[in-house]
Amino acid sequence: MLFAAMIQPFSMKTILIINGPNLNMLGLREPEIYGTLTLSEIEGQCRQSAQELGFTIDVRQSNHEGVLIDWVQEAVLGNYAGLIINAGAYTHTSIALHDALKILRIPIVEVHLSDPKQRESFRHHSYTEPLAKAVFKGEGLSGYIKALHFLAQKPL
Ligand code: DHK
Repeated sequence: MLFAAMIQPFSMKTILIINGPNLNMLGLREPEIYGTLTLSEIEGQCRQSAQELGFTIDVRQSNHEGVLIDWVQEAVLGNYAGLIINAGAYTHTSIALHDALKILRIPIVEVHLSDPKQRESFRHHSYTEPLAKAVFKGEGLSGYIKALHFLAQKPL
């Protein structure tokens, strides 16, 4: 870890990717909705795209609302170029996550593998969307890759 930090060029910017509850079950979880890729396969593809764009990524997943909030707060104090967030079901329920994101000064992009607006009505509202500079949904892995491209085009 220390060695990786040492060899990372100083100019290399890091994008934080936060994934919420049940996204660790991708591959097994309702593949007809979320696709067949596992989260680590998605992470691998994102890492490759980020590298091509001149970025590194820090990919995290938790099933716990408070942990997601802690990571957003870490990003407030940290040196990230942007945040990509798929908060899973907390997208539709978490005012606390909304409040945490409100403090962030880096660009936020919301991603969903499925399109929640085309699903059950309880998925139609997003507490993260008002704080996001862009939303990519219903495009599976491509949504994450598009989010990386979107952040790479932003002046940092
Ligand atoms: C993931 C979830 O876990 C759901 O709770 C959201 C989102 C949709 C997705 O499509 O990635 O409603």
